[in-house]
Amino acid sequence: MKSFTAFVALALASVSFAAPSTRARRYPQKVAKRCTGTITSLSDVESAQKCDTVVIESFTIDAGETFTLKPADGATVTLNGDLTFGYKEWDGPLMIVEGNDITFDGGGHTLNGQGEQYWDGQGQNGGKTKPSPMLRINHDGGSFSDVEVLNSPARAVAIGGDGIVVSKITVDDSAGDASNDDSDGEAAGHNTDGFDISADSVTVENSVVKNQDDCLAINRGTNITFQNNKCSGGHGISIGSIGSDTEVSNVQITGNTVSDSQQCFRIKTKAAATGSKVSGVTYTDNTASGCERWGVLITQSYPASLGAAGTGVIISDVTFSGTNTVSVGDDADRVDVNCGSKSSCTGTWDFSGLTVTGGKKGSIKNATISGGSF
Ligand SMILES: *[C@@H]1O[C@H](CO)[C@@H](O)[C@H](O)[C@H]1NC(C)=O
Ligand SMILES: CC(=O)N[C@H]1CO[C@H](CO)[C@@H](O)[C@@H]1O
Repeated sequence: MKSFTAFVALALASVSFAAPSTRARRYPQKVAKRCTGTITSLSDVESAQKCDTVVIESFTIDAGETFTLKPADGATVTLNGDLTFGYKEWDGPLMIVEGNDITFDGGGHTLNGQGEQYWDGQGQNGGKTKPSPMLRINHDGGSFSDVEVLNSPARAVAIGGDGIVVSKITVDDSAGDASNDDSDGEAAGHNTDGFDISADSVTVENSVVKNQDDCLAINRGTNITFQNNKCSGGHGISIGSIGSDTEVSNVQITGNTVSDSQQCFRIKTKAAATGSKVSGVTYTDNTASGCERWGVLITQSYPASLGAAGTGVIISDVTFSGTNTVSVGDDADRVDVNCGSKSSCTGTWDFSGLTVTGGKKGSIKNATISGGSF
């Protein structure tokens, strides 16, 4: 516990000291009053968020309302009970946190999205309108920790804040693995992404995701670390899908465990995308098992998994270092790389830290890879 605490403190220090100096301020300065503001309903938010300490007691958020919290700079926010979000078909989000250098400590309490009332196997492709994401972490600087995000109607946690550490979050949508009366025999939960990241200098660590879509999807950003997390039941750890004019760079995927997922590690770029770049993605010391269709899939043909690949997203410096051990199901491909050309998947990718067993050999198209056993 001691070394864990020291480690988190170190990570916090390096992220929150390095980041603010380089980023433009999105939120105006808001000087905190020295007081404790207590929130027991949405009508308390306006006055409570002027204080340097904000305490949220257990309550139910009215259906169709977003719980928007914009605390003063440097404020500490603590959850002192569970929050439940009323059921209504609408776009959401259900909760959003904004501001500068906010410390949000959930104290292990639960945010309950009541997804079971929305799930119909269709996610955001049809059926009921589902509020999404459930939680938007948008503050710049500081941290967000120790919360259970239970039964998200669709996407669970979207991170849009720069320079933050997100830790000890459990996204539990495992109840959506079962079918229900509306889901036609399919898993009722759908499009239940665990973490979507569109931000710079973000660390997500020591968290758990049980869901039916990507555990992590990095859509945009630089200096992103995803470490010591556990993913199960969904679509694994993903970069993308990357569209046009987007950049993802310097991503560290370290010490994670992925199990029982459609694919375990994936980079997906849209076939039609132009003007984009994915560079510097390093996988270190991850473990995966029960990868049902792919151990590793890197493809430039999204939405097709292995279709006609585009060349408008330049992928470079993909590395497996340390020891990444992946075991795949009987019907799975161990590794497929599907690039449009060697100028869109550039350089030599060092896969020497990757061992994949089980299933069938995949194919490497238009990419140069050294090392590894797969
Ligand atoms: C990303 O990290 C590099 C190296 O530490 C640093 O120079 C750069 O400013 C960072 N970028 C952002 C947007 O924080
Ligand atoms: C531009 C290029 O190198 N294209 C090649 C991509 O891979 C396919 C299948 O291996 C080849 O047929 C193309 O020539």
